[in-house]
Amino acid sequence: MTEIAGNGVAAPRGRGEPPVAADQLPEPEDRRIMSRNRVGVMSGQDERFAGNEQAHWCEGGRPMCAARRCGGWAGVMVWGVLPLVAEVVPATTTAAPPVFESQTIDDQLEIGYGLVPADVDGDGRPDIVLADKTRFVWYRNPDWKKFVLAERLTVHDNVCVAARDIDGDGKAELAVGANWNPSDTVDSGSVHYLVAPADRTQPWQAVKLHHEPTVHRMHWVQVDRQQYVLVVSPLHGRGNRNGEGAGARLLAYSIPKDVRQPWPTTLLDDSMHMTHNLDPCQWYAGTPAEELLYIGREGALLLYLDNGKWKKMVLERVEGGGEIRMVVLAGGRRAVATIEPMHGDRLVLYVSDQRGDAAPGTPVSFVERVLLDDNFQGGHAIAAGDLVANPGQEIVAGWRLPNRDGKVGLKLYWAVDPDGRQWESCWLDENGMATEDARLADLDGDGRLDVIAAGRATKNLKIYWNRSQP
Ligand SMILES: [Ca+2]
Ligand SMILES: [Ca+2]
Ligand SMILES: [Ca+2]
Ligand SMILES: [Ca+2]
Repeated sequence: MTEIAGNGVAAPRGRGEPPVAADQLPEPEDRRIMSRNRVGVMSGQDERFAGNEQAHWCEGGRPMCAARRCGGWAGVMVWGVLPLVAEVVPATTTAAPPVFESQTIDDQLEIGYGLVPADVDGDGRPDIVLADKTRFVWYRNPDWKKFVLAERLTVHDNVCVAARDIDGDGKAELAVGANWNPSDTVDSGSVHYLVAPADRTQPWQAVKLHHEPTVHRMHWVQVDRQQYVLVVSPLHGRGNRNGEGAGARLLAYSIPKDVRQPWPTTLLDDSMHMTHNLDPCQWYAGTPAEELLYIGREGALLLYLDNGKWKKMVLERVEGGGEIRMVVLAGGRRAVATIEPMHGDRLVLYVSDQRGDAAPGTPVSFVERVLLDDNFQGGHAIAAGDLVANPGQEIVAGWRLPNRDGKVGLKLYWAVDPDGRQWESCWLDENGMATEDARLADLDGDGRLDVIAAGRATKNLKIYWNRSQP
């Protein structure tokens, strides 16, 4: 772990160094792979993560989740020692299969870059805020009528939105990122705070803030009981070409009393390149501040506050990727779900040795790497939450380009053992959602988290109502 001090920050595996190739990692003692009810020892070259590895995983080279409704498969890469005796893993599953019912909210999106569930009008029901190509809009729960927040703020596309009640009045505050042109690493990007009108269905007033080039993701992040910052990550460092050059500057914006005055910024990290996403989470549940999981080409970091100062820890073993989310397993054990590489084909879970009661800064080790799926193409979204009635959280993940079977989609993964080693999956949307973003919220207040996703090529915004047995 490294204390952040100016530019002198440590990069995962060394700043500017290429990511460590799979075959350079320490050899696991046992390269055994389990599928849902089969066990096989991986063999052949590049056992870990070659594009054709699936043939090793399931007989006939087909995933076992090919069945339409449910089914699933799961594989485990175990770094620890396990007996080499082949055995049949029982095909356990949840008592009742997950059931979701989809509803299309909008079928005329331009791109649907990012969405956030948040209560915009303060009626107690989460609404849906969306960054589309030229407009930021919100859809009112429960009639899902669409209202425009801001339109054509910049020359180029919108790209991200942050929405959360940060002043405690029950209504969301909004910030947005736009001027998206990742090939321009000098002049692109924008960050605006949106001032709410008295009638929140009317257009909001945009206040321009400082920005780095290629602004790409933003979140309101809790730093104390009643205190938030806006954390903004660019995809590239200033002036980068082909992902080379200065590191991407991850900034925290403090909120001034008068939001029209300059917002002071703090540099949280500039050690990585092609930093595609971050996840505010409660890795350390004992502190009110949220921690940040942050991923880029070189690997992943955990950023956390320690006595008011941001510090960071390199998450060893977590490979470079594009998406990252914390997943809480049964018993509170922390895990990290990623999509590898950026816009990649693999959904991966790293299981840690740590629970939420760990003191901030306690070194974390990842004891297992579970390959949940390798049939994505353009993997672009992960969400984690307690969606079905079993211990621990489930994972929702989606991709936006046709996979090996020619399908885009969104899937649900759930653990069938308490250690998070074995997982099953089912479709939430088979070929009807070219997933650009996906989030969870209990939209109808029935105590079950629902799934929301926005699709790029499919141009749609959909809710997947959770009808699973509680
Ligand atoms: Ca509402
Ligand atoms: Ca508010
Ligand atoms: Ca915390
Ligand atoms: Ca619900």
